[in-house]
Amino acid sequence: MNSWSRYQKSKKLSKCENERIFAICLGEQPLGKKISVAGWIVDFSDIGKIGFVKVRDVTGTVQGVVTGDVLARTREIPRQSSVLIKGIVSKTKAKDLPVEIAVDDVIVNGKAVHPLPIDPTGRIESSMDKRLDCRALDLRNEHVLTIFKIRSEAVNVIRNVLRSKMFIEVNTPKIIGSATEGGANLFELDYFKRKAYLAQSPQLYKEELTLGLERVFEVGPYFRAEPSHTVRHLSEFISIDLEAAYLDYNEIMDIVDELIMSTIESLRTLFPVNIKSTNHYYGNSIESGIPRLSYEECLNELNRSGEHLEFGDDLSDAALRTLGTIHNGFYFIKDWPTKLKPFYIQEHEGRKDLSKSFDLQFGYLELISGGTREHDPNNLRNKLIEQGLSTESFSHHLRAFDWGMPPHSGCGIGFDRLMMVLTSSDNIREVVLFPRDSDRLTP
Ligand code: AMO
Repeated sequence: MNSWSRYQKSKKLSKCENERIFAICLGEQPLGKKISVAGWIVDFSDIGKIGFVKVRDVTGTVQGVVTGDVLARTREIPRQSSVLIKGIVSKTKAKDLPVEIAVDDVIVNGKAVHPLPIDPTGRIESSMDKRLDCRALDLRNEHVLTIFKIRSEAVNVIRNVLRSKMFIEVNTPKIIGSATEGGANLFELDYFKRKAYLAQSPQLYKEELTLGLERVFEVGPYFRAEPSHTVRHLSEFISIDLEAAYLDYNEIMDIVDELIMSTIESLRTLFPVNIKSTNHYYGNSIESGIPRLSYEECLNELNRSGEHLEFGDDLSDAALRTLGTIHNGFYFIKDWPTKLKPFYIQEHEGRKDLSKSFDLQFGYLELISGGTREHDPNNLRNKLIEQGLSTESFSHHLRAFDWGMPPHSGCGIGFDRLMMVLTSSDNIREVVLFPRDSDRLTP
């Protein structure tokens, strides 16, 4: 059974509405049964008195045998047109198909007007820009479609794991009155003659929500005015944010480890062809869990590899690439210098220059960042001032810390970047339907 079949079977998709059979279910239909299949024509071979039409839907491909006036009508239908074929389930000589359909009628639902801007079968390659310009059509490419099936499944697994741990799913506003992550890279907008911003993250809300809901998570879009055009940055990205009262950053790393492992295991069962083995992602730490290196350990490793880094220096792309060659698979970098992390991250007792923070890395790519939060309102005010932020614009947030705020920790999972890694895609645009970057605003 191929990965698509596994995926569809997992959805228990054996019967379909209104006599319309999904391609994947055709093999289960008795010979002689009258059925309909809706999809798009991917291929048509005409050998005179008989023709073979290949129709694909979201689940797979069927072959229809056409003769007589149906053959004449099928000849006129351009490839990629949306059609409904009606006929009888019949034996086939095709090796890769369980049955075929002896077609007695073909109805065109939507004609594809040629020349099409791209070839979704992938026989003729197109640039990514061209593909993104007509993404709806690009999704008819099997590889592209599978990426988005994987994405849907992955978010589902993560949701289920979090819900099983008493996390409550929430939605926080995306139009906000002040920056959550500091002033840089904010999109500003006019909100009834007031200044408003698109949310960079749900950071302040999710922290406040631990007061009443204890454990929350949110799957949502966030916005950053990223001027740099890279393969891992978008102006709009999906983050899975979590926040939990009474847990510290080590326990959040435990949850992250479980989330990642469950996601890989589940995806691998459903998409064995597309998802690499856990060994690829975990190296030799499958039993022990994702290694947790401290920033200082990483600095030492890098300096031994010829870098010249001092405590407090940020780790550049190049440095992270070097680390990625030393640690294959996922690894955490924890206990970053306080000055490199946002105001809401707590410092270590007795080492104020170190923060209770972590990033999850895969090679050079940062996928997640999180930490234990500062929940003492006075410390929080001081941290804001130290980082040059106005306590006034955070006054709403600070108030909640005088209402009995529990200690709490959390993280933000860059879901698009996680999908890049899990689908072995080298550009974030491959795993986002309609990416937004400094050049791209449509479609
Ligand atoms: P941070 O800013 O590190 O942390 O973001 C969390 C994760 O989101 C992803 N990410 C992006 N993905 C695509 N395009 C971008 N422009 C982009 N920016 C960030 C990354 C990153 O690791 N509030 C904290 C999280 C927390 O502490 O809970 C935050 O937003 O994978």
